[in-house]
Amino acid sequence: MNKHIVLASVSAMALSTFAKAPEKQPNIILIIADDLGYGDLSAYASKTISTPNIDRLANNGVRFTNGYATSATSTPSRYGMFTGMYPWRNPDAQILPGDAPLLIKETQYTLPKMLQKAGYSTAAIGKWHLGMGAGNVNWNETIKPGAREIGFEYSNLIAATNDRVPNVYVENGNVVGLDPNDPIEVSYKKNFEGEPTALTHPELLKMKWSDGHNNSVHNGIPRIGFQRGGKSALWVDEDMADYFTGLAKTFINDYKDKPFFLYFGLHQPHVPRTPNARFVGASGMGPRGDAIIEADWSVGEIMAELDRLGLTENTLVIFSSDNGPVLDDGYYDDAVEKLGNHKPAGALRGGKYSLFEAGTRVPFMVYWKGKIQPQVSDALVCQLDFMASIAALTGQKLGKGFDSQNTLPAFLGKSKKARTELVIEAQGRTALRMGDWTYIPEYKGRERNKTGNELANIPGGGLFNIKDDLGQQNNLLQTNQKMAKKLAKRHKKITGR
Ligand code: NG6
Ligand code: CA
Repeated sequence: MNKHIVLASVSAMALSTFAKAPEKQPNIILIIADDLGYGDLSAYASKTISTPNIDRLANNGVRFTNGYATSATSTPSRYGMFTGMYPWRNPDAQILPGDAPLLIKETQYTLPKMLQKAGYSTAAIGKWHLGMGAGNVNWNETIKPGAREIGFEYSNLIAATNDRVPNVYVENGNVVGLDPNDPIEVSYKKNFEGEPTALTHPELLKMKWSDGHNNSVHNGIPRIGFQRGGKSALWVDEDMADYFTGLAKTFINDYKDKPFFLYFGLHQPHVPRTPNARFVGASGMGPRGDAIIEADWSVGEIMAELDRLGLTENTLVIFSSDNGPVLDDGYYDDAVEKLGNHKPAGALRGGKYSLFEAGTRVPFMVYWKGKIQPQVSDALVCQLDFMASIAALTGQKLGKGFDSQNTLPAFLGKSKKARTELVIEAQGRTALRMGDWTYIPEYKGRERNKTGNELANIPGGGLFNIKDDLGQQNNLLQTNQKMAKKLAKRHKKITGR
């Protein structure tokens, strides 16, 4: 790997003139699954599911056992990853509707902008969930600002989640396959007159909702939000994996001679779980397990393409998940009934939406053939640190004022030291991990959400030694008040809360 000469005195502007792409900058592929849990991969010791393609990355790279997303839901998690800033600093960084404006400011420095400066071609393919447009989006015109304005030269995205309208692909700001004679309209406030919904037309449904998800129906699946028109542009959920995987392969082929950065946002195993017919029944666990196997297939396809093009040894591949697992997330799809002995969170407590470990501690691995010694690492690492670490890798200088820390040696398996502390977030609530301890301040509210996920609203708050008590069963807040005070103070110092 070539290193740039970095002169501490030159300003960021002047630096960019030096930052020409060196010959051998590695390609970088960042694959982020959606709601994949710590226990959902065979590489993380699950005996109930087989994920050989992701396992290849895990077993031949650094497999982290203390790898975190910043948040227990998607939008803030991805915000932290791309901006290098804690998402709880931005009160708008919460689960966004499909018509939300772009959450990241055009003036904000981002991971993809930094890589563009380093000479990379950049692409975002798959799940986005960071908003697009400036509010009141007209989906029939080019939507701006969007992925391009925050550093992605090419993008092909679902605006929010697969359960939210609009159910169309947006390529470089344009809805794919739109017929101008059938314009598309989106609302999160009220239905369009005369349009069917899950409530008025239950006979249209091939999948039933258990919570929310009873607005517009498309492809037999009830969604969040209302959509009218745009019929020719509607995606087919069961083909989504093929669609995005194909695009990722095309991008890799088109840019094989340049250094490239590909963010690939898998939509699995988020609801609605709609694996292609090829994967139906593959897991024996129903659609959730089958969707994980489909995601594993996608990863295998991308790796095979790198191999075929001879790029594997010059490509850093990172795989992780945006937040922890959930079973019933608003649809009846047998996730609970067919789970069997599978443990989506492994030995961790909680899941998606939770401040307990399984909300944010996720599968996390870094693979670079020939450059990384295969190993398991217990270093405390976070997706927040991709920005500063990739800055170090590519010879970029990240200015002050970012939460992102350079933990590159840990990512490359050269050190077992990374962070000493991390603030995690779940739906606006925060907690502190420091060393072997986690401190969860007292939050009022339900113990579990409607569909059964434990949120970690603990009367009086919680203190856990997660080295001795990985499953967070013993609240030591009363018995170790000294430690509780120490972490509470530190939590307050960082967050102001
Ligand atoms: C919730 C949805 C859930 C999922 C989540 C976002 C309901 C009842 N639940 O509000 O189904 O879409 O938002 O998930 O509507 S995330 O992984 O993108 O953050
Ligand atoms: Ca998610």
